[in-house]
Amino acid sequence: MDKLIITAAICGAEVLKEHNPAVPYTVEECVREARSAYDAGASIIHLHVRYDNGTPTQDKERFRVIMEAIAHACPGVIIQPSTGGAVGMTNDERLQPTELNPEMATLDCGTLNFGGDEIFENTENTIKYFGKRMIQRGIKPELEVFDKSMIEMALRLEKKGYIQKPMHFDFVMGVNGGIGGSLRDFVFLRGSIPSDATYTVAGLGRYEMSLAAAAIIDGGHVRVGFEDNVYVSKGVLAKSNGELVQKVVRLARELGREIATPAEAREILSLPIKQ
Ligand code: KMH
Ligand code: ZN
Repeated sequence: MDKLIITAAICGAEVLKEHNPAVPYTVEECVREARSAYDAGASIIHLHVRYDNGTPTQDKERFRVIMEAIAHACPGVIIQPSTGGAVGMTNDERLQPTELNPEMATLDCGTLNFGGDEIFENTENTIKYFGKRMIQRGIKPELEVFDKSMIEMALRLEKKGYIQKPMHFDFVMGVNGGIGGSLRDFVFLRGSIPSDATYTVAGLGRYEMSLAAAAIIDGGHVRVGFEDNVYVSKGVLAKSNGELVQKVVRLARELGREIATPAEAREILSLPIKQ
């Protein structure tokens, strides 16, 4: 079984300091949170950025500054910018961080309700547009799927040449509007991807650690972090993203799974070689 790749989604676009005061907004706070996750064993940082007042942005220059600061503080770490951004952003706004040629970026594979009146919109043409951009720039997409139908979409677009193999999925489970976070739902998604694909699982809220345990046992990979969950145990706020990563590392040790370094993660995910 491959070593376990841990991704830390340190910030997200929706979670606020009101939910957990350690949610990072400033450059320094992003570096602090990325470093805590990296020191604990994360090899990938899934990155959204904010302005200092907490407003989410896909501004290329803001990404550049924060990515450079994280790369400096966390040597070798894989930085995976979001192209999902926040609900309501335009496609070209969302795609800005791809202009920095990261090794990876997210590629959201369908539209879903996102709470209240919010709709996270990803039409088929949007997914094709994002997929083509990532192929042109040699960026490995992490295929974010919030439901089974989004796996079908990704598989269809792979056949049409908008996504390349080997495919890497992120099962985002437990979003209000997407698939649930039960073991049954996990088995369903996991059984629906090709045998040569890899996956990570991001369980929202109370599903984070149970789905992490399932993926550790199954040979998959795990994403944790404030974007998905701010609690380290019931009613107890995590002090940092690192504390959530530490918990996954403890689970993995108990279950006999070793943790991948960033270099090992690059190999497992067949990441493109960048200069
Ligand atoms: N903030 C969500 C609307 C991604 O990073 O690609 C989208 C999201 C997905 O978080
Ligand atoms: Zn995200």
